[in-house]
Amino acid sequence: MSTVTYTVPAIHCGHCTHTIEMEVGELQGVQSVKADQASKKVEITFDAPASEEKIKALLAEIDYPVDGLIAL
Ligand SMILES: [Cu+2]
Repeated sequence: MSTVTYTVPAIHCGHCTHTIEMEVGELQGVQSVKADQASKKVEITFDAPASEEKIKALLAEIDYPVDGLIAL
């Protein structure tokens, strides 16, 4: 199990955090998703078959690209 925190600059309201939590939460292997509006950060806990590549690709696909990896 891995936990990553990404900064997602495109987060600007509660709708954004909701969308991210719904979409990323649907990825197979993702255990939990917490998106925070104030800090524009998304914390994701996942297991295989999910991977950082897949999570970042999905976030880019739904127009919330990741800015940088904060912590592993
Ligand atoms: Cu929004």
